[in-house]
Amino acid sequence: MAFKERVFSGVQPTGNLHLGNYLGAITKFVALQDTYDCIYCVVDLHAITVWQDPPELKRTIREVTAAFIACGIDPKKQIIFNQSQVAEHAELAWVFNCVARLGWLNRMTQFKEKAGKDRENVSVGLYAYPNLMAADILVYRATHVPVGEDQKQHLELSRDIAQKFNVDFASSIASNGYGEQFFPLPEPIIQGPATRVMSLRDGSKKMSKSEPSDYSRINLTDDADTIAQKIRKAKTDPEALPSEEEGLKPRPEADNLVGIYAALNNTTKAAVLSEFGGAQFSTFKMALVDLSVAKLGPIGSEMKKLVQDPVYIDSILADGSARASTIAGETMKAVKDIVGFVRRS
Ligand code: AQP
Repeated sequence: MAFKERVFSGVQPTGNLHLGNYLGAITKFVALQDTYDCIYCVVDLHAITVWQDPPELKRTIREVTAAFIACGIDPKKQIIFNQSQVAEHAELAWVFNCVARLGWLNRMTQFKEKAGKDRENVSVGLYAYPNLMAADILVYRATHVPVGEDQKQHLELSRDIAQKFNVDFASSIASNGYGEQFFPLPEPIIQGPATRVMSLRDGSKKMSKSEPSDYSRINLTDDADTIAQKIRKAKTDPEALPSEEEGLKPRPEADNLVGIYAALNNTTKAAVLSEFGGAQFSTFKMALVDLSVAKLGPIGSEMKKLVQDPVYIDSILADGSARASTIAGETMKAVKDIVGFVRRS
């Protein structure tokens, strides 16, 4: 069955947005809006799977919204909203809690990494997080989901949930007039040279908001001096840059910086190496500083300007939520019919 093509993705308001979020996700969000109807969500329900300070959470929800707009997403053409304003996300997540199998969730590596040795003390929400993510996507029956590499496994789980729902309820889907399949199997969009941006301090760890050292990441709101300092201090090795991509394989820090340069310059790692192969890191880092400041500087300034006007930001979220609710409400009505609930007509 052909589904209307629609893009959905989300970003958690859990701290400073960084270059990994920007290159792995937000630049894709911007590019896709020319071709698709897009829904971009500040996933605040996901954020509270770990403790969030309430006033700080409000601030960060508005900051992520500002980042979406500052990076170039058009809130009039596309939908920008925060998850907690559309109750259907949580409602469908409950249905999916009853569709997904415990064994599937037990395989999720992100839960294992985040829970670590303290498993007994983490929230139930952290464990069930991928079911809510499936609901986020499928409540809009979205077909394409731009994400960084780290979300690939969760996306596969969303496909498994959609598939199991379609199979388990096949006869009810048909008898209620919804054809053969109710949910599409959403496709991940994970492309380009920076699908997994690594920490500037350790090429084996992903750049992350929750990493204690601020020197591990470039934040979208960092000023030019801070960006320059972080890139100058980024871990590298003593060798010159290789001329071929093959030469980056055993050198994770070099690979990371070349990937960042390529993604910021909208080119490939091979093209970067044809320009900088044989150069010392001191030269390459200077070029990377200039490029990063040129690309991120205007975004950071625009974000800072936008967050000064919370009334405007809140109006974008209210408008987006109203439009999102219309689509999500229709899906949830159908899901209730399919599952066999009695609902108000
Ligand atoms: N390092 C990264 N490289 C490429 N893409 C990344 N993303 C995150 N880190 C990288 C992508 O950004 C989108 C939004 O991420 P998120 O805010 O929902 O959550 P996250 O993946 O948990 O981000 P962090 O920074 O790593 O947060 P913490 O430290 O809280 O875990 C997603 O599409 C993600 O793939």
